[in-house]
Amino acid sequence: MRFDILTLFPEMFEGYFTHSILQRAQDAGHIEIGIHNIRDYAPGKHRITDEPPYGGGGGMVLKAGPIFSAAETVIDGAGSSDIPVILLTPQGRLFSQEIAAELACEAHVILLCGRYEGIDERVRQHLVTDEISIGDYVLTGGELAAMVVVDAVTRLLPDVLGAIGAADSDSFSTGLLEGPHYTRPETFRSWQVPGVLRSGHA
Ligand code: 6GU
Repeated sequence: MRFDILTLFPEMFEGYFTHSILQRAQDAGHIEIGIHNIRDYAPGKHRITDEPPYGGGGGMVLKAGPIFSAAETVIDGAGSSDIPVILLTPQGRLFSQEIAAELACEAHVILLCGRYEGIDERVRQHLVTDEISIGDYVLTGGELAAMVVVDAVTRLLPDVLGAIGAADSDSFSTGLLEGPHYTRPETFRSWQVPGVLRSGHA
């Protein structure tokens, strides 16, 4: 599966995507992640990506042009016209394990990270095919949400969890670990591992 992320802050993704299971999933070829700086698609010396909206009202709004250029570069490069373009926004449908499973069926998705007070409405009307929120609170941008979506979807892909998932496919597929879990030592600060769990050990 391929994820292409359109953002004004590409550096934010470095740490998260280069560790643990997400790095291994990329190394093994289960996923590919492309990070695209929307600013690179903005014209002019100043590469302006946002400006005050028509009608005023305070804040800054992301311009349509650079976002369309970035998305169309990805779409043209993929040679496919039906790649979902998902806007991460607090106004979107609430992300869930079920939506993660839906997305895991796609070969390719584009994740568009919203910022500032909003985005030119023509992006929502003519480019975006779905809008996702990760919870009932407001973040400063969609970047964290995009990381959450990539993580939750990737771990559902066949073979990504490998032996771990195979060992307990039911609890891993729902994302709900059956607890509780203990590790050695048997007694930690006088708190003991329950006898029922100890009895199986040598
Ligand atoms: Cl996807 N974006 C922002 N800015 N805030 C959020 C969110 C997304 N999901 C929950 N809060």
